[in-house]
Amino acid sequence: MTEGSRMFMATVRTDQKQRALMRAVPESFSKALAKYFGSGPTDIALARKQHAAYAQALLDCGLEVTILPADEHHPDCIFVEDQAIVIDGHVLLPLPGHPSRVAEQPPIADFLSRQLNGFQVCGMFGDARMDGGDILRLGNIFFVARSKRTNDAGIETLRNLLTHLGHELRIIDIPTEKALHLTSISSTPTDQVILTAEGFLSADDFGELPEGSQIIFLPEEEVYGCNTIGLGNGKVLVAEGYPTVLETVQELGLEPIVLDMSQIREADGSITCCTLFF
Ligand code: CIR
Repeated sequence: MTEGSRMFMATVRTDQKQRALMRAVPESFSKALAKYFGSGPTDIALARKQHAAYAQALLDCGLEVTILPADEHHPDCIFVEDQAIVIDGHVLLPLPGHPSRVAEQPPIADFLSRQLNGFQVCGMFGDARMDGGDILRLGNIFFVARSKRTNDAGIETLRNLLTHLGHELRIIDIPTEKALHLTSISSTPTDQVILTAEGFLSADDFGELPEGSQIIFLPEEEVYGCNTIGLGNGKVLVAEGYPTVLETVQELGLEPIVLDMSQIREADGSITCCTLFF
């Protein structure tokens, strides 16, 4: 094996990313829910420009990108990550944890069911609630947050699916006074690395990791930057303005693609929130 192919082996992901679903920014985006990172977007034209640059970055990396039309009645509609969970040929359609976001889901569900002939779709019922942003995958381990948006009944629905697929589920209680979702404070740029920030979770919260895996804690003030997308080809999308995150990604031998996320951050959205990979 050559040096180059060894590097490639190390970065190919279990959840290899080839097709991306996004949703356009509505004029009503200024009314998006905002409580953690931001206080509401103020410049819709800039938000659209940032969203377009993000989509272009995915296209430049060879992904097929579909952008569904915006829904003016749902200011948070760009955050498609929360509306479906795609795992190994199965789609779980969660009941979103905030009532204002429930009706964002049908066009996403329709699109996925048209695209994914043969995919099995599971629903969520009763009191169960979950936002896709509460799920973090590290290889075959799935971490799920108990959060303001995801409850125990929602987690049990996910557990049923993961048990069927032979994956492991670990539950993490996130500090809901300072974090919306698990992915607001962590990400897995590769199948062996968890990036998170000091002051939110401890290594014990994640439990014992497989050999060769590691958790990297970055400064608390760079928590927003800890949300990255590892595309599986060595390239990683990172938000602009987080120097320690950038340096860490480079030290891991990965190639960062830096995106200005300032207006999306104002709506508490991180990089992963804007895309569903399927
Ligand atoms: C919300 O509060 O639901 C949106 N303003 C932000 C959603 C961000 N999504 C994510 O972290 N997965």
